[in-house]
Amino acid sequence: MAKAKRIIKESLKLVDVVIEVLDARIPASSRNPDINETSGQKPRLVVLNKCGLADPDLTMRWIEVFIKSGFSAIAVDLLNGKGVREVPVLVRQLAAPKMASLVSSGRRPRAARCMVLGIPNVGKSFLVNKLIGQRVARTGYKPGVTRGQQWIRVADNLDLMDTPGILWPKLEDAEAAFRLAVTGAIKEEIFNLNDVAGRLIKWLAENHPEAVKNRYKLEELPDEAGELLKAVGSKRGFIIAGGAVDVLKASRNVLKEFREGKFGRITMDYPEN
Ligand SMILES: Nc1nc2c(ncn2[C@@H]2O[C@H](COP(=O)(O)OP(=O)(O)OP(=O)(O)O)[C@@H](O)[C@H]2O)c(=O)[nH]1
Ligand SMILES: [Mg+2]
Repeated sequence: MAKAKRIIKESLKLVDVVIEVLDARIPASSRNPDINETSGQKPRLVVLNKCGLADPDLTMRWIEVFIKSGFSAIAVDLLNGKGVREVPVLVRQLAAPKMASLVSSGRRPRAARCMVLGIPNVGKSFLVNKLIGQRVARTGYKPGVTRGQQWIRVADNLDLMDTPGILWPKLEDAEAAFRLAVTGAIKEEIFNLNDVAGRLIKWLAENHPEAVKNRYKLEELPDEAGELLKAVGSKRGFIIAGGAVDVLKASRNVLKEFREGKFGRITMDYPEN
């Protein structure tokens, strides 16, 4: 972690603008806890990705929050390309004062330089690929596939570091860790599937009861997480030998369907007012 931090700090010295990618469903939980310290005073564009899965009203409120904090912010959906064309425009705007000061201090004009930062699985590689316009960087479903680095011209007067910086997620905060597990930022091997799915279905039952009732054709929602999972498994016909409900299968189903947006467009983090 200390080494990763040092490498990113070195890379940051080379750039004019930081693009911080967050998951629009969890804009607070998907922030790296040290991002402000790490990227210092660099102008920053906050990109709320996967906005097609998030609640549009809450996404707008989050954008206002980031703008009030002094950043530029935009919602994008990299799967369908929504918002991607705005990104170079906003980055160049953020870099403009620096470029002007270079020129006014007698130096030659150069392209603005930016890099993409974010925790695993938020869509950094997808964003880099979209900006480059071809599949140079590798992308994949599992967190942690990016390595190696060079500059690529992605728009007039704008260079992008081809390798995004992977930052560590907010694991010491149990609630954030739970939300990161739900959205796929934490590897499945390191969390207990039944626990995470149980907490998720309980959270959904409390915050979006109609969505859960409709999805699983349930008239009543039990209070307890384990009972909720059993009700889901029973409705879906996930039964093991002997007639008991296959809770693990129900857990997988709840997580999968949430990640696919089957409960609707849901944002788990609410901005503070
Ligand atoms: N639904 C949805 N999925 C997306 C979107 N953007 C990216 N993804 C998915 O998110 C997953 C992770 O994307 P990557 O670009 O590999 O994420 P990354 O931040 O580079 O992840 P690491 O390399 O592990 O740090 C992929 O499975 C994508 O399909 C989006 O806008 N909507
Ligand atoms: Mg990547």
